[in-house]
Amino acid sequence: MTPPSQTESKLAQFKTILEGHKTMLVVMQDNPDPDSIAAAVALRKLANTLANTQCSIAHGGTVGRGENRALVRYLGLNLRQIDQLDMKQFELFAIVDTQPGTGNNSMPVEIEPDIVIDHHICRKMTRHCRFTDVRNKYGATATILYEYLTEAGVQIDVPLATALLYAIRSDTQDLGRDSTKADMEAFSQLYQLANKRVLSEIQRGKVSRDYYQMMADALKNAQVFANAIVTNLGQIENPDMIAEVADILLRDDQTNWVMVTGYFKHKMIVSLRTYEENVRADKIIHGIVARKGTGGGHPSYAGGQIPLKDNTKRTKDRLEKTVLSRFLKQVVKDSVPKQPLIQK
Ligand SMILES: [Mn+2]
Repeated sequence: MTPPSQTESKLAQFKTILEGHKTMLVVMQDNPDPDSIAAAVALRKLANTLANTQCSIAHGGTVGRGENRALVRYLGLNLRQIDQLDMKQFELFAIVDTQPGTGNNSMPVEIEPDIVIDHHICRKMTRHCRFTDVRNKYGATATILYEYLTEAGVQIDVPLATALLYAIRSDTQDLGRDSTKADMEAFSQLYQLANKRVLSEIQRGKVSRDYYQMMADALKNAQVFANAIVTNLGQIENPDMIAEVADILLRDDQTNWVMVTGYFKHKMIVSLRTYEENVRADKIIHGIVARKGTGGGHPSYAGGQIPLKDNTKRTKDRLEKTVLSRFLKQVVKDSVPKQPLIQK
């Protein structure tokens, strides 16, 4: 765990970067999850309070999951599509819950962000940036931002506390997955400030009718290989569905590995989940996307994306075969026959 003094010195450094700058663009993951959203909102609040810096929050993809859309509505956010913004209007650039070159954000390659705050493994490109705070032991980027806000004495209002609490809950699955003492501390402080009724409404938010069709297809296509379940969602409108299906399948009591794939905007998206203690999903994902795409994540959950050469069935079939065999080679040691998860 990072001692509080680190946050203290980082905060001082952060202030110097902001000084005299009126505008900042905060970039999130393309398909932002609650942690991305909460971290961006917290960073905006911090920059605004400390230096009167005005922030816009942007991303590349869509906010797909019903819960995440409900969170954005509750916070009253006006999220911007990054390709529709003129980069010249911003003096500073920040990126949260992701890093330059990871493949899951749309920060233009020619822009080196001034500020990187994240909890994934620190990447080479990140080390060049002026300000970086990457704590890969932390369960959520929201926890890091919570420490900054507290250290700076910034008052955390109810919506922000609710968003930060939701971020920690969802990234750590209620502190059960890849979390540390720092996350627990933030969790318990935020719990007192957050609106629990709104939080529960967000979590049980409405979904569109397609959700059930996608869920049905995901289950029908699911195959079991010993201790692993694999499924493909095909072409999807909502990329968050991939992670959602992966979480649901990992609940199967005979499974400790899940891989879900699907296609969104000329890319194959891959989501990995595991219950195994001594294996790292973020390492396995690198083996799966090697030389074809990018990936990253945490010990028990990870994701990747592979750009498609073309949209033909042949290309997709080949890629699916490669991805499946790379996955099985790493997690299911012996070759096993596949079985459908459910009867059709
Ligand atoms: Mn996160």
